[in-house]
Amino acid sequence: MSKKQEETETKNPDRRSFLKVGAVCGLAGATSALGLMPNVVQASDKPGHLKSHVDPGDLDDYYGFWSGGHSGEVRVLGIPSCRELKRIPVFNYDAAYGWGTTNISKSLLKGKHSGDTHHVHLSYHNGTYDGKYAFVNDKAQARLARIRLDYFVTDKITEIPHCQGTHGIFPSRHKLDAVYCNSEFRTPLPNDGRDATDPKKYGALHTCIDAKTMDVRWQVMVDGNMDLCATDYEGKYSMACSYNSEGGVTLGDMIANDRDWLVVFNHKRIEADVKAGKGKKIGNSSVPVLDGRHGSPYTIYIPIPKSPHGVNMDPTGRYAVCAGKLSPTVSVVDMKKVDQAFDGKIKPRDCVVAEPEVGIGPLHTAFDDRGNAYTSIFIDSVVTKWNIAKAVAGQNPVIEKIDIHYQIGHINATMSETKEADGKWLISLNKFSKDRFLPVGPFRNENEQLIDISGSKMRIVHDTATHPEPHDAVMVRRDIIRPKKVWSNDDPRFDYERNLAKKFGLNDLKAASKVIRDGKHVYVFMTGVAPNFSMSEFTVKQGDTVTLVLTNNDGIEDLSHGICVSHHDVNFGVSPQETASATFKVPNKGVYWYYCPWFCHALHLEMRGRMIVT
Ligand code: K7E
Ligand code: CUA
Repeated sequence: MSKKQEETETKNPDRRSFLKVGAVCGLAGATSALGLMPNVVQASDKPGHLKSHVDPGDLDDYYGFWSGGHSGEVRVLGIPSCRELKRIPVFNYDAAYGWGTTNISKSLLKGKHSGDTHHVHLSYHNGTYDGKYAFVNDKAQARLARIRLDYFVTDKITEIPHCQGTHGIFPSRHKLDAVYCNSEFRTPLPNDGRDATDPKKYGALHTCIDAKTMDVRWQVMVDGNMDLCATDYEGKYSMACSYNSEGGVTLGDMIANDRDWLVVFNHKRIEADVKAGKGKKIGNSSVPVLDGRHGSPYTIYIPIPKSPHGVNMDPTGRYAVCAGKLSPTVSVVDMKKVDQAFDGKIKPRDCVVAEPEVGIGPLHTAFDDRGNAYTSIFIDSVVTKWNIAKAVAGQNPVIEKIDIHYQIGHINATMSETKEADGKWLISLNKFSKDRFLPVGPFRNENEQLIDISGSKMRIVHDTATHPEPHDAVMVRRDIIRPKKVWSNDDPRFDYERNLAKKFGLNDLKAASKVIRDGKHVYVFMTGVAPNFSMSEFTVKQGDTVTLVLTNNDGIEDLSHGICVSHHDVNFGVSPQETASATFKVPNKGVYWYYCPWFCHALHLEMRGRMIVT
């Protein structure tokens, strides 16, 4: 299929092939209504503005990837409609897919069921997204997860040694190479009870994780607490906004100084010394750690006012913009000067080429394709649009401020984190919604506002209530993301189940329908084709451990099954051609019905059987 054809198919999904599925499922009546949906070509609904309403049957122009905050998940939205398309479980328990129940998810979660995702970024090639992976941090338990974007599933979770509050992350932008992670909280290193009462001995680490293997390559110790992270476009540097230059442990101690830093990490120097074996090991971890505190060759500390929070690289790759948080300024750092600062030719502070005032409480910055920046201003509850070239020329760069509702945290624009920034849509992720929606009890939803930035004036086009609490989001052109509709059944994701089946002489999971006893452990291999499981019953003994392996043998798009075993806390899904398994105990005798929880057929409710425990 040519790229053009595939694009057309995405834009005009073939309703008739969907109808065929409907006929197979005996749902022709219901889906023919969908077949009649009009396909409206998007046009502007107001002269000079983008059209934000996506008509029934039409598709969005962008994928939005949203962190889920303390829900521990990642969400996928369509932009500009802001319709929520999917929730991808990452660090959380999710019954719809069985995340936290299936053996593969348990092997990744290692007994944990919560996380706090703040920053989600996609993998890159040559300064733009390659559509392969998404990466997301867990601030709560110092982890980095990777999501495969061919199937939209979490496939790796890496625990980061010696770190707490893993906060800013950013992948390499030149190629699929590494993901850099900042630990925000300083702790004694190693954190084994010694030095607990001596904050002078605390430290925080900047960690490099291999994007392909997800193994930790190295760590660099810094002064201060690190917040957000960015990488340049050439693969030379990563950087961290850093506060607490005071080295304090109480809030008052941490915010005394007028300037903190942007810390820049020199990858060439770090990797050479790691290779030369100069890294020290801490505790029982084998990861090499270098000392990057003041005076080391690995880092420069660029003074930035005051407790800077976000750092964002403009699409030309020339400027890093640091938002002052406790200072009303943003600091523009010229990456060309960073080379000179590392060579000792200029002072680190000379890398700052502009420091305009943009409002009270600046946090994060997004960019369009016309040299403008958009900074989120928390305390003022505004977005400030300003021009980078004007700022560097020493002129007042502020173009416009727009009120948002209320207390904006992150901000991002379509393709803003790439060299293909296109200046169409801006999303404002607001911490409070107050009076914007029907009240739903004391815990309220957040409010996210979509802003059209394509014209000369910013225009808010709608409010979106969200479940708490997305911090950050990226919006990606839809042609970049090419998800599969059906699993390839030889995918390595099913290795555990495949090897288990082979151990018992079953060489094809798609044909595996058998109960095998191995001492007190019973292995049940089952398949499903709508509307039947391959077994309408199986028998085990009280006290057994059961591993239930289910393969979905339907190969039709959107025909998922699953299995829910009554009273055994087992519930997971299998999409077309997928295999998954769960292991559980059967403590009590009796008859327990299992059934398919995914609506798959007119006889879906009849897709069930009995587990008999004798
Ligand atoms: Cu500003 Cu964790 Cu990105 Cu929240 S951080 S807002
Ligand atoms: Cu299979 Cu419902």
